[in-house]
Amino acid sequence: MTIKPDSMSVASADDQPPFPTDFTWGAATSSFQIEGASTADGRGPSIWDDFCKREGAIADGTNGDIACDHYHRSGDDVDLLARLGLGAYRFSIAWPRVYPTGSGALNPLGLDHYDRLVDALLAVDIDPYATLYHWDLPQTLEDAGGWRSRETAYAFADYAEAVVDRLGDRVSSWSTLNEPFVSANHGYVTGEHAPGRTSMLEGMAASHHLLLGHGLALERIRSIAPDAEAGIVLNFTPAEPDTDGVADVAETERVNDLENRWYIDPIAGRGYPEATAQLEGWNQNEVEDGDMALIAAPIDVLGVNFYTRQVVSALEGHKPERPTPKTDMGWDIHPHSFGKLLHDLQTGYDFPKYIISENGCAMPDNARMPDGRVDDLDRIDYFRAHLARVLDAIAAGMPIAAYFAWSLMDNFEWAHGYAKRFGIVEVDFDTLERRPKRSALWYADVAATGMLPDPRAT
Ligand code: IFM
Repeated sequence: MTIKPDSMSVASADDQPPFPTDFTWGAATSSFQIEGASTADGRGPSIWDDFCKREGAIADGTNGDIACDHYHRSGDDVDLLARLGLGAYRFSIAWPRVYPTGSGALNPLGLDHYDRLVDALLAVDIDPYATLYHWDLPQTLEDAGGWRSRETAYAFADYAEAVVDRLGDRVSSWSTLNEPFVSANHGYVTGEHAPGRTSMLEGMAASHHLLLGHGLALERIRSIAPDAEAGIVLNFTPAEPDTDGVADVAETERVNDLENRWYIDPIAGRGYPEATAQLEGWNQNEVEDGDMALIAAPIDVLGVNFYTRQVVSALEGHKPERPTPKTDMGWDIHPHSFGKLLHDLQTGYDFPKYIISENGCAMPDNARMPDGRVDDLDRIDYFRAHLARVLDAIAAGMPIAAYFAWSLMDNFEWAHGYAKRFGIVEVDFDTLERRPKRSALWYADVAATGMLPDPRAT
């Protein structure tokens, strides 16, 4: 496989082989980031509702109470997807809408929302890609131990069963978890995300219970909707050493184990990275007989989320910076690392199918076109360069079936609040009006033609 050098440039549209005609083009969101309506129809509080109330937890002091008000505007948002000509929509289901206290009494009204959403999508030929857990754990479950507790994995399986029972006749693609690394690490190790706890060993316990929840939920999906495809969505932030020194290389290995191999390896049947588990003092007490086999049950599809790479130094407190273009998150724009990641996945693992379940960037969005829409050429450059790597990987034989732009619309970017804009559609958070950015129009063109046109050439 050819890995292109670090660059934002790709060959002109005429030089690009088109994407396969059956390639699926979509956009992605998640429940807490867009739905709002935080108490509507019996929804219970999630860990993010509580976390947002903590002094200083969210950079701009905001919360998800209204967000994009998608809960009340889902019909319009489906129209928007249809106008963009997208074939798929990846969304997540809010557990606290379905079980307001995490378990116990089911709230059918919460499921009604997703029922309507799925029907609206299917009515305009958009495939629903449903994710069961994108970080909004019911607060009651956190109060009882959250992902530190094995019971949460069992509750997750029951919740999964209720959702698939209701929607499984129409949803043909299911993901159990989105980015369990972020749930466990940011939520239980660094504390930058809900529930805001700070213990490495709690994080490791959480990681195992998340994966156990995945395995248990997968069994339920298989038994209720045997024809649906099912898998998990993992995020990858490949680490490379700052220098060739032994210490930097060893530290990079540790980071890659913790962030990039910790979830995929157990799913692939290889267990947790042993040396790093030991180094961190995790004795794997939480792992019971049969757990690892359950976690390694075959999946149909692996969702890959990619945004950036990281450069690692062993020096305490030293965060190496490279003179690489950056997004508004301060993240390196590094499509080369994406190409390498895809290559490493293809050669190192054996999953039958992949989707790029998230890829995109926050940009400052301060340029406007004459008609007033956001002129985000920088975002188009980002998509174009990363999509070129997808094309390379497909040409090298990697079975990538779909690409989902993150995100359909500007939304609540977790601890950053609303200031970081990832959408291809602009949201005015005062009026909640949506307006496609230039990138949305470009992406619609890509979806229609399977080509990656250079916007500067037209
Ligand atoms: O907004 C998040 C999303 O919820 C999960 N993946 C990364 C995105 C950008 O940070």
